[in-house]
Amino acid sequence: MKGMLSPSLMCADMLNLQSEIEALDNLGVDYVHLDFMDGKFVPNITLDASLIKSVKSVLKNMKRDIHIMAYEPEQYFDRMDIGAGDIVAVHYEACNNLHDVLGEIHSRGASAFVAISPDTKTDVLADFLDEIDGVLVMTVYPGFAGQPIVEGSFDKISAVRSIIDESNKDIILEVDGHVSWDLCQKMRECGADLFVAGSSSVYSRGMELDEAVNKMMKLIN
Ligand code: S6P
Ligand code: MG
Repeated sequence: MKGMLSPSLMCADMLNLQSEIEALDNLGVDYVHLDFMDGKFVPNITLDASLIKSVKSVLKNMKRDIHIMAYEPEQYFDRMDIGAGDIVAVHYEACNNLHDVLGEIHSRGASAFVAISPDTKTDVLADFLDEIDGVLVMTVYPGFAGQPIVEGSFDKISAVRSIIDESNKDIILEVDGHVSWDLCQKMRECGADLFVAGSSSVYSRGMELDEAVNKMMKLIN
């Protein structure tokens, strides 16, 4: 699978979100990463559900990659207008019945990803391999941009890669958190397919967006 990019909108210019989204779309970026937080599962709030819904109306080819850092994520699906083409990642740690939540995502025609926080063991994935389209490995603690990578993240990416390969299923491996210029290639070598790019790469200061996106696409391919 080719390396794919998913720039994180919470790191873009909040006062110009429409033009930021359109610029990514025009550059041929695969996904736009949309972080939703409830202030409880993580101690922060970022993009709201109605904004995530509105993003849909300005997309041409780019798809939504929605990362829900909230308890009982299914309560937000209507408000986000989850549907075909979307990736929806829900946290293993935040769901009472993850099987039901994954089924609900599929019933709306979207791709269902399980996100695992840094302290969650990769063994938990075994029960869900038949029900997921992707795994989102958090390489920072969810909640904030601009954090250092958590120790052990490369081994964790490699471990998830092995689990996916052994399953013989078409499961995408997404990485989120400090996907920096320096570390993204090593993440790729460990088996990541989809890269969330934030303040440590595409939205770092001092580089035009087109130059940054092109640089990142080269590094991950
Ligand atoms: C964090 C969130 C992420 C961040 C991303 C920022 O809770 O899920 O998607 O937006 O990690 O990237 P960086 O390079 O600042 O870590
Ligand atoms: Mg995220």
